[in-house]
Amino acid sequence: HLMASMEVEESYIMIKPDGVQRGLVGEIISRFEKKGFKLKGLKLFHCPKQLAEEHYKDLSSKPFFPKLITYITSGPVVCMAWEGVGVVASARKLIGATNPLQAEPGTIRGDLAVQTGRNVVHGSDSPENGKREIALWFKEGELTEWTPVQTPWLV
Ligand code: RTP
Repeated sequence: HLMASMEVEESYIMIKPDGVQRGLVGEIISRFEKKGFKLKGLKLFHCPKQLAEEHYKDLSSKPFFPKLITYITSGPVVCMAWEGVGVVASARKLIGATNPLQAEPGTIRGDLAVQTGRNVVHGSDSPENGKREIALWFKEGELTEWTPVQTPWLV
């Protein structure tokens, strides 16, 4: 498990094709918004095979890898960059366990999914991977630096 961090971090969160097809985009985005994290990048994108393979390169030797690539490239995904104190580990908690049947109720996967191969959302597993994945999925100019008004309750 990731330790709770006091650092400002970035996490790459992606609504997978099943989440888009099932109309869960608003529901999933709202969970990160309500928690109090800051959205820095957002786009709907149909990802090419090569990018999916690069993103999941650490899993390339797994037997489920070809299926995973077919799944992720099967339709548009929603790419998001979220910033905040401890956002990487917190987002993983909000998302829940990889196998949705083991994910706690109250988590995105626990509430909204059944199958590991159809688990609606991705979240970076370390601050380093957060930066790597945001750089991989977003071009320069697609991320926006901004300061929300009325933040005192959340910092
Ligand atoms: P993610 O990277 O998507 O946030 O998922 P994760 O860290 O919870 O899980 P990971 O082990 O990194 O696996 C990445 C994605 O591959 C699919 N998967 N299928 N046994 C299987 O069929 C299997 N295992 C993993 C899932 O979509 C998982 O989220």
